[in-house]
Amino acid sequence: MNWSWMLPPSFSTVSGDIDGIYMVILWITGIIFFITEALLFYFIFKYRHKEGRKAAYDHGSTKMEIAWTMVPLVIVLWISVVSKGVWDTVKVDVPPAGLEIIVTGKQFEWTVTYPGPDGALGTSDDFETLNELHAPEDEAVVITLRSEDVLHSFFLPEMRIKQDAVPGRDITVWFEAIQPGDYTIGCAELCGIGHTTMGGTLTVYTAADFQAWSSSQAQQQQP
Ligand SMILES: [Cu+2]
Repeated sequence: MNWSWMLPPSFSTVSGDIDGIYMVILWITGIIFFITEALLFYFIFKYRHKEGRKAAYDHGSTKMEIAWTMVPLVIVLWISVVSKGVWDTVKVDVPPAGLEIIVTGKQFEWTVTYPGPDGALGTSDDFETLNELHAPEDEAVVITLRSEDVLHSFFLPEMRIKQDAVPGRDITVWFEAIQPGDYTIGCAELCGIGHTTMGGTLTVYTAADFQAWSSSQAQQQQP
């Protein structure tokens, strides 16, 4: 079956885990959706208007109410327990960085700041790209995410990364790509009139190609 309308193919180290949770939640909510819609239409049909039939009023069932509160509660708690490991991997336990960069969102573009030849951010040899993120494969790219104006959401669908950029806060987000190629950058938060144009390209290179790209950029952008 062709599932391409759901999620694009994934090229990050966390893909399998993220997609696994996604599918589990989709199955649970999908099944519940069809059951509740079927019941809804059944009762709409069963209790439709009939000449001479009067509505009866009653309190309902306390037992049923407890049941339909407890069952979703247990399901939601179960999801949070089984997905905790993946959450920690993606959001909490940031691995040692192969490349450290800063991504800054503003209406309506993404600026990426690289450390330059000295390998340290915040020094005079830093260089920038606009709406392009260049990264090596098989290395953890650790991003400090910022926003200059409003809420944006930094979205790398093929890396399964989606993180809000909040004005005044530095938020760490990371990914490790497993294959060179061109991928999508988007903004996943309605951030103003140009929101839909706020995108770009993530280019993943082999380690050697990334080194070559990085040194040529550093040279070109020399202050
Ligand atoms: Cu935006």
